[in-house]
Amino acid sequence: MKRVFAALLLTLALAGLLAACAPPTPEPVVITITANDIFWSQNEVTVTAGQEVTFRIHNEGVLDHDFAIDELDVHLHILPGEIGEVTVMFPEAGTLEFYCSVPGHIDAGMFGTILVTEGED
Ligand SMILES: [Cu+2]
Repeated sequence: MKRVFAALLLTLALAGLLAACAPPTPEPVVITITANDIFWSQNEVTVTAGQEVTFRIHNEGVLDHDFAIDELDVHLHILPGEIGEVTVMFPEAGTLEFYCSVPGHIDAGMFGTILVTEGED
């Protein structure tokens, strides 16, 4: 019985140690961006590496729009009046670009920057 108790204590201690060593997981976040004719409501977003990020894209224009992030193979087509949603995770810190891939829209300014910051450790 004593041995079982000791083993249980050891297991708990190890679990505590592992939890203390693992980097904290950043809270999931929802980023809402509006697509309009022909611009994004914002051209810069900041997220954390390892964070679950949901992009919720409202198309409030009368034209079709896309939300694309090449590095993550994200290509979301959103019809006028619709809301598109995609959840991704950025594995590492860095700067990426998002844009609308409908011909002519990137030239009109439908691109932006995603700044991925380091998670805290
Ligand atoms: Cu567009």
